[in-house]
Amino acid sequence: MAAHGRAGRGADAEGDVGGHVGRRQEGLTGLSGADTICALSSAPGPAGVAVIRLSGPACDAVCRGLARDLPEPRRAALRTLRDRDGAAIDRGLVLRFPGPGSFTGEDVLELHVHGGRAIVEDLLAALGGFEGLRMAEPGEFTRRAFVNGRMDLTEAEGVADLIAAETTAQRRAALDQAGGALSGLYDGWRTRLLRHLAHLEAWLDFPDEELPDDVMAGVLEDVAALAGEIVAHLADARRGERLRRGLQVAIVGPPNAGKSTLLNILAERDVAIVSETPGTTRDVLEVHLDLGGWPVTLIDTAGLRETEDAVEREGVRRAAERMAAADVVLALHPADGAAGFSMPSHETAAVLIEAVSKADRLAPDAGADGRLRLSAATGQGLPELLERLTGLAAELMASGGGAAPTRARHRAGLADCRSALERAVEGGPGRPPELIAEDLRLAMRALGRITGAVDVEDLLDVIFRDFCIGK
Ligand SMILES: Nc1nc2c(ncn2[C@@H]2O[C@H](COP(=O)(O)OP(=O)(O)OP(=O)(O)O)[C@@H](O)[C@H]2O)c(=O)[nH]1
Ligand SMILES: [Mg+2]
Repeated sequence: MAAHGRAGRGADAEGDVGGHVGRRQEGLTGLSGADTICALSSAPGPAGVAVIRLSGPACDAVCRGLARDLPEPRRAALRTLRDRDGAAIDRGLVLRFPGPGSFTGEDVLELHVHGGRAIVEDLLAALGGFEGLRMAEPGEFTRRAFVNGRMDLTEAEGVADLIAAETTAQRRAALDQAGGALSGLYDGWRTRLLRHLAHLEAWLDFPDEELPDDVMAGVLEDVAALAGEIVAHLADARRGERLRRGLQVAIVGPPNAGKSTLLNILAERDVAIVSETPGTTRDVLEVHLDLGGWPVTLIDTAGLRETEDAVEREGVRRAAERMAAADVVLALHPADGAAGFSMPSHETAAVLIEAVSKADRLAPDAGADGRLRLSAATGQGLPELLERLTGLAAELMASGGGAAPTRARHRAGLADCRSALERAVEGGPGRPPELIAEDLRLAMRALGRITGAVDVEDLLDVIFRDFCIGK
């Protein structure tokens, strides 16, 4: 269990000037309530070990009831766990993490038992007999950690990404975000704005005194610099979002070009139906690859052609749609196909890789117009293709050092913040300080929405819905 060392983040600096302290806490504590939640936190068995986790005020009562004992906090204790009638369910480790220094900020109890289905089922049934206990909703443990000030929203999202990470690069980025890489940046920006705002408000409190021009000019200079930093932070070509989702590589070409065969070979499994009948693939098929630690999604599509068949036409429409949204388009021109298939024009920023497929059918002296020669039959060109894709993945997803926004909502918040900052500096130091102060307040609020410091009640259901149960 990740122990997040920070506590008490709920007291928000913005409250000094914006009056948000208290509101956030009041608005959100109802979600935590007095319920104690429990869930199987490990994957469903059978498995070597299963972990059942509880959070809430009933943890100690449950521990006494099941283990007939209350072991020392943070120390694994081997105990026999018993049902209400005293019959043993299993022997396992009991671990207590008293709040507030726990993952959720509440009392937490973990039961590590043998990962057999009947054990888990009987243990959960026994838990159902305790007063005030209920099964957890998806993401509810992490949600409580957020509500209790143990982590901010971007860190909670990092936890979700960490669990979803399929490749090393995704894991690293998620670990950074869960560890506060984004919150550190955004909190730093907010604190900077807060200082300026406090400065302005101090003058506003004494309307008889003129605000010296150089004070205002100094504030506006830094606000303009901050707007520039946000612009640079946003100009990352959506690397963070791409890394979460995986590099989208659409394989396109005329019917029978060997698209599905290529997909199967690269996936090393029989994912797609292959046949010599043109128009075999109609739906869009996806496989997830790990290329050197980078997540790559290969997309097989219907062969592009004019057709009377309504189902195939829908397949062609979907192919065009995926091609338009792809990061990389791999266009196959079959060596044995009708000459002159040309890629339909499409408006995307995607990188285009043109290849001759079925290169084993090329006449020995035939040229390939500089296209990559691929053959699923002989394996020709496949290492080069994988190398190209790995290189592109690194190029399009590696962060230039700093943390990158990973969600559309981060981008929206940053864009709002940037607009408010630009408004603040536009009129120059002569503009009424009240208006400038209001713009700074709006900019801070936009950042606060990203980290969850303000106005997030409506966001929480959406964010935590995507978590798994038990986290
Ligand atoms: N000689 C040779 N034949 C191939 C190669 N790749 C695929 N084929 C054959 O070409 C035919 C069509 O292959 P598919 O992979 O189904 O082609 P597709 O592009 O997915 O076709 P649609 O789904 O109809 O658009 C099959 O009979 C394959 O065995 C190759 O590299 N060399
Ligand atoms: Mg196919």
